[in-house]
Amino acid sequence: MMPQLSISRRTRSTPFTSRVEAAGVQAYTVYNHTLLATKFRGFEEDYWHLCKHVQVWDVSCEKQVAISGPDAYRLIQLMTPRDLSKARIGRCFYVPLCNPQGGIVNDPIAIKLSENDWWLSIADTDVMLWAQGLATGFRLDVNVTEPDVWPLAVQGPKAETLMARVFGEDVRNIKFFNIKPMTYQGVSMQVARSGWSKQGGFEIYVNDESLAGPLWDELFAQGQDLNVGPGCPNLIERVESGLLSLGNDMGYDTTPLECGLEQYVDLESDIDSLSLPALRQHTPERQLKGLVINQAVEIIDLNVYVDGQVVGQITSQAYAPKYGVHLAFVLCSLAQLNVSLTLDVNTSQGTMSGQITSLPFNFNRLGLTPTTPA
Ligand code: THG
Repeated sequence: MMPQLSISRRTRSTPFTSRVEAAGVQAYTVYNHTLLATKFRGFEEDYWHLCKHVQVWDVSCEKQVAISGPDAYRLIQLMTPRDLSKARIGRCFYVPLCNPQGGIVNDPIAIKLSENDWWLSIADTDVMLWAQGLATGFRLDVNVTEPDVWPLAVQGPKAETLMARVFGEDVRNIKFFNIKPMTYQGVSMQVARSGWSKQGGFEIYVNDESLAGPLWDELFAQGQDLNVGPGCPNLIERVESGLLSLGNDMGYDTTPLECGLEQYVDLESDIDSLSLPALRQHTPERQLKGLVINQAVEIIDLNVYVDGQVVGQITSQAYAPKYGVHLAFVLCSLAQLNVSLTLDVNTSQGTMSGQITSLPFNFNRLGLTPTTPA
């Protein structure tokens, strides 16, 4: 029998959990101490549905760390090597948070709500504790809290149509990674064009527990003809899209320069950031790359090899049904990457070779054409 997850008060449920269970969730993970669905009808079925229709995702586990006060910007800038000094209100920024050694503490979306009010929409580590520690140590004039906010994502090609029905035509004007207060049943809540898929969509930062159920129900009622369904961050889609997962593809022991996040590190900037001195000195010895194996395989060992020697590890992987190939992210020795075009993996059918490629995957350049399901 598959092991089961014992759920208690320590594992937070969300105002949407009753709806998620009624919708037939098949598997959960725990993320920021909170339930996160990983599968409804099956990874592949969920994947195709996400690519064709619209899904509603309970991503309440993306907790908001709210940083308010005159030193809010100063604290956030200490945590990230990305220059936020010119950030405009109403914008979202994907930012690595790094420790003084350059290791990745988290990779949230930083949201500037007003001059002195920011949210960090965090991945799976306890950012609030670190932020509070820094605020105390640096004697900053800020308040750091985890407010009652439960993000609900609406993702997929029909997301905009559905959102316009529920929130009004004005949602269409929200640009990618912009955020705007919208009204639902007279309550103002932030809505951003963002989400952990590349199929397009929005995230609603629900701030009133009593509206969670009604909002979920209304999205399903208004989306019937759009084939709306329950969903969750999908392993296949996010690997295919090159979206990195904290704790899987990166963490304290990797730097943003090793993980392909260098565009979010401003090495030349004169900002006051804890990690920049170390990152300026840092010469990566490993690099996160894509690997493409030209068939469906069952990988039985996460090491990757050249001439029988271990040169790196697979950090995430999935079979991509749209392209008929097995995709993986590998954290691999840079010295090896400079001389090799392929890596070997151990599969249940023996050793197989995969092609090393850049991230995000460029399927066109790889000569792969997408298929649609029967
Ligand atoms: N939405 C919200 N909070 C989150 C996530 C989210 N917190 C946890 C986790 N996801 C944070 N990680 C990411 C990683 C990638 C992106 C968003 C959050 C992302 N990246 C785009 C890309 O890579 O193309 C855009 C980056 C950019 O242009 O700046 O969207 O999903 N609320």
